[in-house]
Formats: sequence, C-alpha cells, structure tokens
Amino acid sequence: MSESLVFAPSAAAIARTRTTAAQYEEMYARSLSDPDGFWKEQSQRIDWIKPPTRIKNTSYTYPDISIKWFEDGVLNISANCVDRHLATRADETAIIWEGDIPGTDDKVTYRQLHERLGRFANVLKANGVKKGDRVTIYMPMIIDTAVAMLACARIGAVHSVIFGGFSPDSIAGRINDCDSKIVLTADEGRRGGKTIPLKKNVDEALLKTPGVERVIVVKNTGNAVAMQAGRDVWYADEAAKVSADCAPEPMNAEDPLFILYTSGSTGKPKGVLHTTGGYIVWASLTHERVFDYQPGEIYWCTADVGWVTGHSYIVYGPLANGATTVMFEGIPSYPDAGRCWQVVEKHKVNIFYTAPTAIRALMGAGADIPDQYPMPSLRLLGSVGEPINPEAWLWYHKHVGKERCEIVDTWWQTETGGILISALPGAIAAKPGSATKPFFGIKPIVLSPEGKLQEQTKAEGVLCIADSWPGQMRTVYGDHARFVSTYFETYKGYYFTGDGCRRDEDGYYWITGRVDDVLNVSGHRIGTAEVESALVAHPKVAEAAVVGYPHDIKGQGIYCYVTLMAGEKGDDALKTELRNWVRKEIGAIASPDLMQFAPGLPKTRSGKIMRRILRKIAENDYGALGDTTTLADPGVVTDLIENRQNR
Ligand code: 6R9
Repeated sequence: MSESLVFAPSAAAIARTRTTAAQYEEMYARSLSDPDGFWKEQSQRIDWIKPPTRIKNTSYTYPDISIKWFEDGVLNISANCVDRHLATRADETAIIWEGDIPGTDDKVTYRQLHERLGRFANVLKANGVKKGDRVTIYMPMIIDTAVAMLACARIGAVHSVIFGGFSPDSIAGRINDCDSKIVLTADEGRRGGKTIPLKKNVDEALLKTPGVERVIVVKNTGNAVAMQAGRDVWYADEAAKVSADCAPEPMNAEDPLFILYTSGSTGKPKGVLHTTGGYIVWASLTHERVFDYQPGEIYWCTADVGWVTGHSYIVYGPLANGATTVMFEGIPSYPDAGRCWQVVEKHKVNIFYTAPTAIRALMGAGADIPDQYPMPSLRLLGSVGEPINPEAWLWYHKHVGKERCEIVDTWWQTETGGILISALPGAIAAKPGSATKPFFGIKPIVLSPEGKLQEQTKAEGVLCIADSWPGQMRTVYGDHARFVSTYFETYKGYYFTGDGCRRDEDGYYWITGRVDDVLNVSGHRIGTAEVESALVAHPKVAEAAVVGYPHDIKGQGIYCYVTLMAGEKGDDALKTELRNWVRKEIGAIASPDLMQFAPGLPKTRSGKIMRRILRKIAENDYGALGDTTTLADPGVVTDLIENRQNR
C-alpha cells in the first residue's frame, strides 16, 4: 500500500535547508568522482592542529584491507567539540540534561563543559591513564558521562562505553578483551523509576578481571555503595585535587578514539574500533546535513550513550557542531507515555531523533496522548535502529510531527560510525519505510546472495558498500583477521553490511533487515550465537538454537529452542530459570521472549541445524517449511510444530 506514498519536502524545509536537491545531486556526484578533493574540502570543518595533506588511502582488496583517512592530520576531538566554541558561544548551552524523575534537570554551557572535561582529564592522568590506554565507562545517562568520554579524548585515551543494561559477565568480557585497567562508573543509575546498581555490577564483574587497578566512582543517586580500599575512589575526591586546566593532546587522525562492542553472527561481541579524524568529520557533517542543524536549535536524540547512536549523535556530532544536545536519563514510557512530548515542550526541542520500537510502543498507548501536545517547536523527526514500518512512520508524521515536520529515516551501523543512507530535509522526498538515498561518498550496491552485482536500478539482494568513507570502523580491536573475514570475505572487494535491501525504480533503498544471524530486538543488536552459548552454559541444557520472530513492539522477539539434558523436566519453572540465566549471562536486553523445549532439533545429515525451518516455525508459518527431505530425522519437525509457542 504505502510504497507508492511519497512525501515531497515542505516549502518550509526547502526554504531553510543547507542542502537543496540540486546541491545534493552535485555534491553526491563529486564525492564519488573526486573523493580526495571533496573530503579535503569537507575536512576543513574541523580545527586541525596540522591539517591533513593526504586524504584517502584505503584498500578493499581482499585480504589486504586497509583504511586510512586524513592520515597525516593532527587534531584533538575534545578541542573540536568544546574549546573552539568558546570564542563564539561560551555561554550557550551545550548539554541539557533531563532526569528520569520528572522535574529534575540540569544544563552545562560550553564554558562549563570545558572546565568539567579539563578537570576530569586531569583526574584520569592523576590516576595513571596515558595516551592509548583503554578506559571502560559504565555510567548512566548523566552529563558526567559525556564529560568522561570527552576527557578520554582530551588525553588520547581510548574509551569503551558499556550500556548500563549489560550484566557483570558481559562487562567483564569487554574489560578483558581490551585489557582496560581503569573503570569509570557511578554509584547507581536511574531509568524508568528504577535504580540500576552500576557499582555493584562493576564489583561483580571485577571478580573476573585481573587487570583492573582503579575504579573511579561518580556520585549520582547518593545511595551507599561498597568501596574497595586501594582500588576504588570517588570522583569528587579526586577532582578536588586537580586543576581544570588540561591541554588537549595532539592526536594523529588515525589514532584510536573509541571501542564499542557489538554483536555479530558468530562468537563473542567484537570491539569495533573508530579512529579520530575521519570519525569526527563524518559525525559532524552527517549531523549537520541530515538534521539540517542550524545554530541555536535544540536537538534531542533519545538513544543511550552506551550505543553508537549516543556516541555519534548525542555527544560527538552535535558538540562538534556547537549544538545544544539533550541527554535524557529516562525512558519514553515513564512515568507515562506522554513523557517525550512533555520534554519536547519543556525544552522547546526542534529536532527529535528516536527508534521505531519507541514509536510503536507509544503508538500502542494511543494517539490521544501526543495529540494533547501541540509541540510548536518541533521541525524535524528522525528514526534509527531498525526498519520503520510505514504504519509507524505515518503515525509519527501525523501525531508527533502534526503533518508539518519532515522525517528522516537514517540507516547506519556501529561499524559505519555515522549515517550512510538517509533523506536530507528539504532535498530528498521521503517514502515511508525507505531510508531513501545515500549520503555523500557512499555508493551502496546490491548483490544477489551468490554475489552477483545487480546493475539495474530496481533490484533486491544483500547490501554492500563499494568503497570506504571517513567514518568507517578501522578494525576489530585486537583481531584484524576477524574484521577482514566478517566484512570483506563473503563479497570480495566490498564492505558487506549484513543487511538485505531492495532498491526501487527511483533508486531508493528499503532495508529489509539482517541477512545474518543477528537479531534486532528493540533496535538492539543481539547475536543468536551469544544467546545460544549462554543457554548451553546452563547445566540442564544440552543444546539450543535461537531465532527471531516478528514482534509488534520490539520488531523482533527472541525465540529459543532448548534441548534439555536427559532426565531434565521442561516446565514453566525451568523456563523462568533459563530466562533469568540469560539475563545474568548477557543482560536484560537478551531476555528470551518465547522458549520451546525440543527433544530434538532439525539437522542435516552432516549435523548442521536447519535454522530456516526453526525460523519458519517461530514465525508460525510452518505451512511453508520448504524441503525437509535432507533432514536426518524429519520426525522432529512434527513435534516442533505441535509444541510451537507463537500462535
Ligand atoms: C545505528 C545502529 C545496525 C543495524 C543495521 C540494520 C539496523 C539501523 C536502520 C536499520 C533499517 C534503519 N538498522 N538503522 N534498519 N532502517 N533506519 O542502529 O547501529 O546497533 O550497530 O545496528 O540496525 O539492520 O545493520 P547498530
């Protein structure tokens, strides 16, 4: 139905945009035909200590993948995000903080942010952190977390932010993987009316991390927490001992900026590594163009800084552009489903950027809620994290945007550093459900699953990117071979995104979801392999297979098939036990939605689990199982269908 719907840019968006339709076409063409010239010009948006003379030096030639941008440039990101705004907007608000508890808020100006990050940087130095060291940040959505990230960038330390929802075991794995000797945390966080025991989780994690020497704890809720003498210190005590004056460390463009762990189709989460120069050019340029950000506007991205969206579009992109960025500690449904709209009106937000899962949840609460809020300040809406279904798009447009706001559906990944496919307001017409057109420098290509290039405009297949862009990840931390094999081995010569897509006759891209064993649950990436290995680690579980199924709110739900050890009884109590076990092993975000005890799993004669069949049964689409004759024991399928959980 909705594929024929087209929303042309409004007159208001056209009148104010930084990028007209003609400029988009011209700049896009130039970015592909003359990347060196184009990116040299774009790099001038950054204050370099030494401007780069070498622009693009990248190779997608398997297996010698090498990605370098602006490689002889020298800069400091914290200086770009803060210091350089002091001359023009020192007393303007950099960050507005809105607390979980309605009525609690705070803000910092660029001048205050400068002071706070300098002091935090000196605390890190005084606690032994040096350029190149990895610093783990497990903190709530508070201003100090942005300060801590910028403080790392100030001194050239590499931060690894871990989402507050991850369990102690997950924290430990990430700390050990990057050999981080220091952890920054808070006593507790707040979210949706609950407190999150951050320090307690760190204490538990640290039982399994021999390398951690120091924990710096920010006082947030003020509730009592255990402090281990010699290891744990309060941030406030440390801050009192140092000055706020910390010169920015000159960093090479290719020096690492941060590691962010993300799930893949196999194995443990991998440490996606981003570097300095290319990342900040990409984050700031995309933020400016995709949101058509103009000075003085209030911009709110509802993500958590524990995800890449929080890195690029709460902290680095907006601050590099001198924006006012909102940091929200809470969740859209607390204390009620009107919270976001209250916050938009309270802070006069102009640009609102959220995820389809949140939109669908708010949709479920009823249109009469947003209808009570005129939200006159709103100008632009954004969506990220998963495909937005046209129904949710239309609801967002009507009830939140009042049919007056443009919508940008932004497709990108942790690996890409920033947005790769999105409409530009005032330049590219929207089609609900399509991420629309590629950003400058991005050449998406569609391949058949077998790897044949689909040259005609209208095509369907897997989505790859033909060449490098400045914001691209550089490697998997500590495992370059995994970087090469994950992204460059299957389709040689291209970056493989892991997503499927369709390109329509207008050259618009429609992302259809992951084609690998990665689930997208409420916009969070979860590897089926991770959930499976958590399940089989339980003493009563012999084997497990995990697949996704369509879920009204979450987009995808987690469906687990579990084969128990001989003699174990599969009942509801065990389901609860296993669910809690997965939450403990990974975190609440990986909590199984449906669980089915299966005496056997469908396998080929060579012993491979036939996931296609398990997916179909989980989708309650067992009439279309396809060929099951290659199964070692076709009988197991009958039992699986009879006992399916999604009906
Ligand atoms: C930024 C972020 C990446 C995966 C990606 C894709 C899905 C993200 C999307 C989208 C359709 C969009 N995805 N944005 N799918 N339309 N606008 O979400 O990063 O957590 O690494 O997830 O999310 O499947 O491959 P990350």
